[in-house]
Amino acid sequence: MEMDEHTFVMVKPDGVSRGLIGEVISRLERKGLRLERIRMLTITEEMARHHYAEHLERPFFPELLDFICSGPVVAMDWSGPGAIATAREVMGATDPRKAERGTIRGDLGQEVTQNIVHGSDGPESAKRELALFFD
Ligand code: D4T
Repeated sequence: MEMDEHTFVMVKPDGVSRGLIGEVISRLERKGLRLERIRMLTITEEMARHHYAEHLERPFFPELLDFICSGPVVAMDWSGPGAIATAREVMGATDPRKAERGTIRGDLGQEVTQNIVHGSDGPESAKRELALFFD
């Protein structure tokens, strides 16, 4: 059997304020992933700069920073075989207008900044992001 992998998933402030926490959890659970740890918090600017370190110089960073710190988020550790890729499949493409129907962003999102969820894009970022939010 494939080894279990861990991934970091976050319901962003728009997902929380729109009442989509349960929807996100439910879709990941139904796919077969296991929720290992969960916490609700409001991200500080310092955390956001760490979490989005690779985007600091991008033109959209100021908007992203304002948005991600604008209200509570739900941070989660999910596990399962191939959990990183599986969680990203369940979420759909970054831009909800390009995301396929049947995915969280494709069904529920409209806009690239307020795109409801975040999921780690590889083993290194999963490790780094889980440490940032849970250690
Ligand atoms: P996250 O990190 O939120 O899961 O997104 P992705 O991994 O799917 O996409 P990303 O790293 O390319 O983008 C990170 C984050 O920045 C926002 N964003 C992105 C934005 O506000 N404007 C943009 O033009 C882009 C490309 C959305 C997700």
